[in-house]
Amino acid sequence: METNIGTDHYELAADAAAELARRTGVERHDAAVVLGSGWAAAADDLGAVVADVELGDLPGFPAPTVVGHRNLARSVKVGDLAALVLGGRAHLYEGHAVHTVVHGVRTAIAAGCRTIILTNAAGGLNPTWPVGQPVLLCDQLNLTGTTPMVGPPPPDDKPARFVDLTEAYSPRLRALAMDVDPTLPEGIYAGLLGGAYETPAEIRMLQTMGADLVGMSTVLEAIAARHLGAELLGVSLVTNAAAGLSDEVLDHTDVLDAARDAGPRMVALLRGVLERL
Ligand code: 8IG
Repeated sequence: METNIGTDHYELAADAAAELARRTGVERHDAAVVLGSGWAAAADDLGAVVADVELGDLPGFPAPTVVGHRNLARSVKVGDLAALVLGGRAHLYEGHAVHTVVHGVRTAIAAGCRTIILTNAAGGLNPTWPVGQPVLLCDQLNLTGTTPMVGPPPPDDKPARFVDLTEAYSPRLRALAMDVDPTLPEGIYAGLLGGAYETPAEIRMLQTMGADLVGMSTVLEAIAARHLGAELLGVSLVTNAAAGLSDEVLDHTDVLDAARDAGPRMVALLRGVLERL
């Protein structure tokens, strides 16, 4: 497993944040939204676009390989708030090191963001949730076998060596989201290394473990965000029933279709939360 030990990941994030400020002309951002598969459309209607920056032009960001992810950092004005929309994500299954996977979140926090909103497309384990159902994350299972905590802590020991993940997903932000959309259910997201979807036996295992959603992202970024003290909100869009729970064959195209159809509702939710921060 590649870990980039020896690299100063926090310094790299600070470099990326400085370059982001230079290219956007925005000195400080307040909140960041990381867009999951198919959420790209949500970026377009969130607010007034101030600037777009190719993520590949910022230190530490890799080229994208997943269809449905735009490799863009977009600075958007939502009311008085400077929001940073990250329309590109690195995944472990692409072969990226864990520190590359969380680099966007660390960069956003170095750019000033005190609030991180992680979005994703996920498989649903709750059979009552239809495709297109948005779900607030209330907790997570990190089943990736790794963590962004690996490697030396920053030299000044700030942030600390360990991080408390009780209430990792902010009760305050979840309440704000419920304000915007009172029908939102909450669920526990299981994050796996991925590459393949699960077998039906693995889905039964995850149900036993208490998971409501399953996906290949988010959990590492959530840990990195909490480690750096940001307030965290997570939203999944159920784009398929998990393996064995329906007769459908799991296919990334269906994921993108479901996400596109749910776009307007997701935009309203994200904008509503940002306006209430
Ligand atoms: I969208 O069913 C989406 N992403 N692991 N399993 C996993 N990731 C997913 C799934 C799913 N659906």
